[in-house]
Amino acid sequence: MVITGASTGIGAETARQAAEAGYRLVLAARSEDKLTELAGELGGPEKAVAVTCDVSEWDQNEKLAAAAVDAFGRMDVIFANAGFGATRGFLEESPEQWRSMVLTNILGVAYTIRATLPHLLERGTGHYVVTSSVAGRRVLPGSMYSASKWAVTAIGEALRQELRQMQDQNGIRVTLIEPGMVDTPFFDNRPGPDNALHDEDIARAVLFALSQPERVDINEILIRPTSQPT
Ligand code: NJP
Repeated sequence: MVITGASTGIGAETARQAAEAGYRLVLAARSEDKLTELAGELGGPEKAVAVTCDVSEWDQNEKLAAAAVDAFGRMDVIFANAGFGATRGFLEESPEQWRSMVLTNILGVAYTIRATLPHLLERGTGHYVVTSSVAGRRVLPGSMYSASKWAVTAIGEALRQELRQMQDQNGIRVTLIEPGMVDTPFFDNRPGPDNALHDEDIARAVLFALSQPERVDINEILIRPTSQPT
């Protein structure tokens, strides 16, 4: 299982639960130190390898896919999860910050899919799990982040439809994960565990989708904290 954005938060916790479930993991993000520490925690090179990868760079996605096949011989699950946010407001943040967010959140997801898809098509089986957001299902005022996650939702559904148009490709599943507020390093000012979902709540949803019989394709999972109204 390849996970982008695996160094912290949802990606790291999903790696832990997936390791428990018996998956061997390829952990990708930009922070080499955190990835290496997590790979060690999960059992070392036999169980988990760390690959430094900025998903907004095409060649780094290609290297990630090659490293995964090199380490474990095949890829079964691709969790395209890397992403970050921005302060709401069309006059907030800097143009450069928007550029970086759009390149990571949108193009990064598309690049990760593009770099891994030939392998999954060749094998005729596999599962894409893609992290969008509640903000990818409804519009938030002044939110370029929300706009980027609408694009991610569209990428997931576009991929699913393309796969279903291929007569000989009925084995590859696509799941969009759409979290509400989760207490992770995503936030500079974290909401705290009492006011938001925990990373383990999202990880459980990912494992739920993965553990279904092959005939079942869970297309979307929208998860809000019980207290979140919209
Ligand atoms: O946040 P965080 P989450 N290339 O900051 C990595 C979405 N989401 O777990 O590269 C490669 O702990 C970064 O690692 P590093 C959110 O939009 C969240 O909450 O080392 N990796 C880290 O591992 C995102 O898509 C909430 O800095 C890059 C990871 O991404 C996903 O959930 C709500 C990268 C971010 O982990 C995971 O976020 C929601 C790059 N260019 C959706 N840039 C929420 N927390 O409330 C960043 O609806 N990363």
